Amino acid sequence: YCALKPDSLHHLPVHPLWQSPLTIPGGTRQSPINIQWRDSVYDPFLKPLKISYDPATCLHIWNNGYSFLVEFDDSTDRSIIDGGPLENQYRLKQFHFHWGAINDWGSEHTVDCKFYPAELHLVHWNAVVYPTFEEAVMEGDGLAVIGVFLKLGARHEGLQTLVDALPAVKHKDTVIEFDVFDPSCLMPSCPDYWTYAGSLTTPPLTESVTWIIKKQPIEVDEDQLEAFRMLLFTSDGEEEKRMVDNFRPLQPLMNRTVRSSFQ
Ligand code: SG5
Ligand code: ZN
Repeated sequence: YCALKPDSLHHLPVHPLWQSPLTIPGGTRQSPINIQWRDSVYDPFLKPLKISYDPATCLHIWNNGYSFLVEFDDSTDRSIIDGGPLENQYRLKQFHFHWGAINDWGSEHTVDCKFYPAELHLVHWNAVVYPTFEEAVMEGDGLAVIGVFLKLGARHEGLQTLVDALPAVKHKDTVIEFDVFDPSCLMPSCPDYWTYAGSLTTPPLTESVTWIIKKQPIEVDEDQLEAFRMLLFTSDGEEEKRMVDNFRPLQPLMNRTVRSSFQ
């Protein structure tokens, strides 16, 4: 298994969200996991992932006290993904990030036990089969989440639009309008991905997610990560707690195979 350095363990999430159970009794497909590159199995039948987002479906940015969410109008099929491991199309609901207090950790998934400083999650639901997001959350094929690792490097111009808006949602429970944003600008150019059957990484931790983890990270700079770390877990008037280390610890792979779209 993979361990964070012992002197860093006190950074693991201690957050009101996790006052509910830390695990699901009898869970067999929990997330996140370590992706052991040499144990992943190339699947030549995996199709390329097709992404088709309409920037006008973007609605607002919301600090929900655990991350910041960029939410989309999911009442129609205007922002969807299909292909990849998916049997039908899935609608974009929101995206959010997980990150660390420092650059040594912060991602939820790891590759060969390597943590990245942050990870982007684009959350989609199966509106072909289920009438609402809430129902899809409860079903094995209900959700598809694209995971993208963030690594330290050059400033990301697409992300900067978002970073510039963050001071306005510094406190928990603040929302601002954020219309017109195309999250495909946050997608790495390389089409390669890993995929496996898993769960939400926050309560309710339901085992409803087809994970699609992009192999290539995107580059962001130190200032952009620092802007994430200026956000607060706390509401206006409370003693300020920085929003950092909002990731779930690694979960056992159990009886699962991670497939790769590439050789
Ligand atoms: C679900 O999981 C949650 C999100 C949560 C992600 O999409 O939604 C529900 O449980 C509603 C039924 O929570 C919210 O949207 C707040 C209501 O996202 C977060 O909490 C932000 C980190 C977690 O998804 S993930 O597995 O991709 N990390
Ligand atoms: Zn997430």
